[in-house]
This record gives sequence, structure tokens and C-alpha cells, in this order.
Amino acid sequence: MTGKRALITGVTGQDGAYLSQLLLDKGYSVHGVVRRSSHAGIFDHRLKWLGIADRITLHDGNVLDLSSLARIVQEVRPDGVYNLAAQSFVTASWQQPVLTGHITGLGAVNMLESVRMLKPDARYYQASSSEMFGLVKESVQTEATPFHPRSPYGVAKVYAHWMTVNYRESFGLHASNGILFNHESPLRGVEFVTRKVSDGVARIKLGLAHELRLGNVDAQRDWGHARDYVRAMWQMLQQDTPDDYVIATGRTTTVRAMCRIAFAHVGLDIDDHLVIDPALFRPAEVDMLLGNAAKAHAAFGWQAETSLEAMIQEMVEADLARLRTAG
Ligand code: GDR
Repeated sequence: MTGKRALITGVTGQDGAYLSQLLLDKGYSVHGVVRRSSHAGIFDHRLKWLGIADRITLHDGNVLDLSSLARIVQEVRPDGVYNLAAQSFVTASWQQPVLTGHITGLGAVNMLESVRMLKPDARYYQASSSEMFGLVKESVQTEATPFHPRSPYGVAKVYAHWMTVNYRESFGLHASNGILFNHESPLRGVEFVTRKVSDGVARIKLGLAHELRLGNVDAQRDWGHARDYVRAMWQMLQQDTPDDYVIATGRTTTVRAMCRIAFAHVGLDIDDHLVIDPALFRPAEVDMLLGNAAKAHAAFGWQAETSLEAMIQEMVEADLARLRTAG
């Protein structure tokens, strides 16, 4: 044990789970904020999947409730705070724009305020997003690329991003934004396209389904592995000076090509199973994302280590194993 304490919002999500594992390996005591509801219990299946659920201290709280965060910060006295909580599904943000603004935007301010008031020497990480670039102004996006968000989610993330910069400049907080491009894993929720594909392909392979329905398969994304990306979060907080960094692989791929990798892995032909469903298109789309992580590489040697092919294959294999066990 280093004696260091980390506090994570969104601890039960994909990134929260992988980050917890990384911090535990580094000797941190890891504390997470969890929402409880009367009927749902704790959604800690990802922490269980990684075998770390019993090594994390969970605290009841909610990023919508400043008083709960303040109480937890006072109790935990964290050295590092990672704000990963969000309403993070872009499609849902059109259906619930106000709630998305509250959780994804104002939630960050509640966390920043708690740190400023009660533990101002704690280092703060804000989960910013490539979705902020939106209607891209430059073919390769860096920290200097202007934002033009295309969804209520993206707009809320821009607000949280600038509030993080503002707390750094106004109060001298060690607060950094990680502008993470899409990052995936077997722990991704099935609402996101890579996991929808890996789950769908595994179902088709096992004879549980015949088709996979997707929306805009011409969209291009820069996809990396979440396990690589949480390492960058920790590294940002180890720098003497807080700053903002793009985290990306530097390779962009269409949804269709990503999907083809998944089908090919199990020996199926994409054209026999893929159905384009206009109902799944978004009101406004982010057509292409491609990040340049040179700044993070120069500052702390970060680079993506997992190829898209290796990651998609890992996800398909994990879904095959899960479905076989379930069956
Ligand atoms: P994204 O991820 O919106 O980029 O945000 P998502 O996987 O949802 O979509 C990626 C692209 O795939 C297209 N697409 C579909 N998407 C989904 N979910 N379902 C479909 O059936 C489908 N068909 C085509 C989308 O239109 C889009 O172009 C993710 C989230 O994790 C954010 O929280 C995060 O900030 C960013 O990545 C970086």
C-alpha cells in the first residue's frame, strides 16, 4: 500500500472498473461513489468480473447531490479524484437533454466544488470526450482543435471541460482534462456500437439471432482499448503541472469495417447478417473522429498498445463465453 487514496465517480462503469484495477495494482486504496436505488442494488458486475469488487470501498452518493460528494470527500480525504460519472450514451442525450446536462455537465462542477472547498490539494481528473469536437474542423484532432459538439451530451461535456479549466485557472486546482476518444472492452455497455456488434456477432454465431441491426455504418471512429486509456488518466495526475491531453490511437475506421472484423473473426459474412435500420440514425451525427495523442506521448510516454483487431476479437470471444455460460 502506498497510503494513497483515490476517489472515483462512475466507478461501476467500464472505465471506473479498469481504473480501479490499475490503482489497486499501484497500491492505492480505491473509493467509489455509487448511486443506490430502492430496487436496483449496486450495478457492480464489472468490478466482480475483474475480481476486485471486495477490494473497493463504495460510498453512497450522487454527482447531482453536492452534499453527498462533500461528505465523501471529507471522509475519504482523497489524493486523486477521477470524475468519470456521466450520462454517457449519446443517443439517450436527445431523449433526456436536461438530465444529461445535470449529470454530465453540472455533476462535474459539484465534484470540482467539493474538491475546492474540502481537499484543494487533491488532483482532479475530468473525463472529457472526443464528442466535443463534433462537426470536426480539422482532419486530425488535437488539444488545439475547436469544439463544435453535435449532441446534448457533447455540449454538456464541453461545459464540464471548460469548468475544469476554469477551476484550474481561478483556484489553482491541479485539474486536468483527458480528451479521450472512443475506448472499448468486454466491459462496454451493449448500447455502444462495438459491444452491440460483438454481442450481436456472438449471438448469430451461436444460432441465437440471425441479423444485426445498425444505424450509420459510414461513421468513422478512432477506437482504442479502455485498459490502455485508464493508464493515461493516472499518468495525467502524476504530472507536476495540470493540463489537457488528447488520448487516441491515431487510426480511424468506419463502423462497417469494425463490424467486418467481428464477423470475420467467427467465419461469418457480414453481408448475410447486417441490416441498416434508419431508425437508429441520430438527429445529428459526428461523421469522423481521428485523434493525435502526440502531446501525451511527449509528456509521459503514453501510446495505445492494443490494436482494433485484437480488441474486437477479445470482445467477441468474451461475448461467446458469456452466452455459452448463460445458455
Ligand atoms: P459514440 O459511441 O457516440 O461515438 O460515443 P457509440 O458507440 O454509441 O457510436 C459510435 C458510432 O457508431 C454509430 N452507430 C451506432 N451506434 C450505436 N450506439 N448503436 C448502433 O446501432 C449504431 N449504428 C451505427 C453511431 O451513429 C456513431 O457514429 C462514445 C461514448 O462512450 C461517449 O460517452 C464518449 O464520450 C465517446 O464515445 C468518446
